[in-house]
Amino acid sequence: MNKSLKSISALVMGLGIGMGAASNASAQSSLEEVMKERGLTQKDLLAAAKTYTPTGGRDEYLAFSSGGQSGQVIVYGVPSMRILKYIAVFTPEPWQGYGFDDESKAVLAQGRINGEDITYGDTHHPAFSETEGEYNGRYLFINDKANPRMAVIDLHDFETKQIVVNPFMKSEHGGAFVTPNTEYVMEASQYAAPFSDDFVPLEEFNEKYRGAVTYWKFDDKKGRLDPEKSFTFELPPYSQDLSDAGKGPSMGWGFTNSFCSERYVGGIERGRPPFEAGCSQKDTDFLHITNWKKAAELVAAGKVKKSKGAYMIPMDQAVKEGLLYLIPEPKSPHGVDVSPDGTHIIVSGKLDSHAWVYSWEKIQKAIKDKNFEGKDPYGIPIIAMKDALHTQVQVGLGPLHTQYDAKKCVVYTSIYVDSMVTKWDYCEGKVLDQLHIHYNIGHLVAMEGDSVSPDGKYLVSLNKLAIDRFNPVGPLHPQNHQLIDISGDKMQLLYDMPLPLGEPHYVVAIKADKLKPAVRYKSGWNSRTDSKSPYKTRAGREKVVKDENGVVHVYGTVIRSHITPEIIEVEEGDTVSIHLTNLERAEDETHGFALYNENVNLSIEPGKTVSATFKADKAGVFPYYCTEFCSALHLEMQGYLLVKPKGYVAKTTQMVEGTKYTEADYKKQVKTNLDTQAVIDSVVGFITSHNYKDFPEVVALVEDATDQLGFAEEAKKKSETFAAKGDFQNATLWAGQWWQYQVKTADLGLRAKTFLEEHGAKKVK
Ligand code: K7E
Ligand code: CUA
Repeated sequence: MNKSLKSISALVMGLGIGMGAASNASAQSSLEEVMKERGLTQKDLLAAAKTYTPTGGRDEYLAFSSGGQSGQVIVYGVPSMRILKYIAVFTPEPWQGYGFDDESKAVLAQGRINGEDITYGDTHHPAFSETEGEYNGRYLFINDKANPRMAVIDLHDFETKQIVVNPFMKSEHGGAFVTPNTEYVMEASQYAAPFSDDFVPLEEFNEKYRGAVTYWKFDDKKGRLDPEKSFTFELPPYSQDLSDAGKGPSMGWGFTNSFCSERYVGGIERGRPPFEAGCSQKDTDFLHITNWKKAAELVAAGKVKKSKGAYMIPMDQAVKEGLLYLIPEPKSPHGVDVSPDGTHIIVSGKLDSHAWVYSWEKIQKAIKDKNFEGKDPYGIPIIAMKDALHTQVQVGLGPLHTQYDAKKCVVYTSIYVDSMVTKWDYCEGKVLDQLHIHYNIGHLVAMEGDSVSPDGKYLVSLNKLAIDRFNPVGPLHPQNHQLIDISGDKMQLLYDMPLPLGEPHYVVAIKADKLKPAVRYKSGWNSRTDSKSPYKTRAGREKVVKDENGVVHVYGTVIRSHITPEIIEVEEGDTVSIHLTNLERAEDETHGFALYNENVNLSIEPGKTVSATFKADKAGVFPYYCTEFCSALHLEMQGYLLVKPKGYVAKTTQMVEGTKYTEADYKKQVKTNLDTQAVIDSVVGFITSHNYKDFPEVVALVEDATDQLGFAEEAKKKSETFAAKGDFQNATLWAGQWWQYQVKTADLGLRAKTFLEEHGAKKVK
């Protein structure tokens, strides 16, 4: 075999394609043998069959999980439970270059509080954007409990675009929950605090500490939250907890529950009983009901004043306008979940064994009749429990959250203390089934389970403790997400998935075909602002310029397998701003960029332009390279930043290669290239003799291969020009580059050929 054919076949072997999978008959065993060997039952096999996804298979649903203390969002498929992505939100994440490139640093900077960088988040509740109460697959919102903030993730590219800081709160929990047309995203506070940033003694808790619920206005056209049009309700210093938005008949209203309506302030060191004792004395706490629709009208009419630069509705105004009511709810409640048709609201008390079902019709009637049992210390009318309650159902000890089934009236409630899921009927008020899980369950998620049309099918139980479910990995355990089949009358446990990245609180799951993510960006794209980058650079237009402020701007490009420029020269003390545009049009051809000693690490997806700005304050040699194994010559995708000492004068500008090339070397390389071309031609022949145009994946590969072949042609011309001048050094090197482009072409061609073979393409000629 000559050199080129050997290289191509090595390439084929390396890619694991084209040669046919080697069979291994001796290791084959029957299903019975495998079951015996691994101790599996028929039930296990059935569960496996329901979750196993063959190679190349896709999931029916995508789950978006909060990443808890990681400040991220975790995306996994259901029913396979395979993790697909971590989306960086409040925390720098090097794989995505998040918090390392200037563009994403600008997003994180939006989340600064009082000028302080906050480089983590405690994410709790993701929520999809909705149209008429259905998930529309366009945006995901997620809150940060620790530093009251809300983030917007665009599902077009699964990137975080915006972070807003709540101007009033110092802690939150009841977000993100969206109204049925994504008019607003709810965010409710948790631990009461003064709205001001001043010191206020705890002795003034009742008078000066406050809770709140903010309705963040979402601008659907821009895909961003609009703080200018958002507003906040002042609430009593009860510890507000979860929220949910009304829909159908309860459209226009929001629900937020609370614990510690005792307003206990703790103080073990002052000889007082701890918070946990003082916050669990009363038998009931308060569900808050807020009318956001009417509030929005008041804001639009200019009747709401601003405080700290944002609209704030004081309690007395809210009461006067009929925007705010309270209803007693079971002791220390947690979840509040509105039914898909918007007629009922289910609240569970952590220290009670009942789930409480409220009737929206009854609540509305009480409001209309002004039928109140009294007022709270802040003058907010209280609707009597008996006037609002539809029923109470004993579901188990420590009920937390509720999800809705596709079947009418059927719900699933997580039972924390009993480590159980209870399936029950909230219309009839009876328990239907119970399933033990391992172990303490927090939230649970049914497919599209908080939309107006839940799908049922699967339920995932988000367990706080994994204890003995997985191989031990030290004192810090992963969390355990358990997949449950809810298609039948009885729930069936299918699978345990360890989740080792923070404590996920809530998960939302969407039908996968509602998502239409892009495979590449428009050329020269700033993905964080979703606009063309001023640093977009085209092939052949790479340059280095010093701007009027003395900043050295490097306008560079990356494409298989080189970074342009390959040599960057600056002077000690210069501020350097490197802008790189990925010229690839191909799917999945991401390049990375890592630079020694400057904490620079970029991810440059096809089409994207990203920047890294730093001060080159030490003279020296700083190698850089591509961090993604993007092609056979990936390791050669490298360069040098040379930081010259001040006043440095070069002794010579002549570069000396380690190897000298002759005419014979040139001819040998050309021969290799011509042989390679023959291989390419045969692959091209195969592709064009089949109906490849019927396969968009192959059409994309062919386009990419055509690009690469175009580059090969340019390199070929250069090598011939140098050869004609008798410069065989440059002629040989350019012939080598010509061959590099051919190898990339062949790689793509073979990928296309394999795809056609595997997908039963037909011959057309
Ligand atoms: Cu962990 Cu919704 Cu924040 Cu319940 S929350 S468990
Ligand atoms: Cu680009 Cu490796």
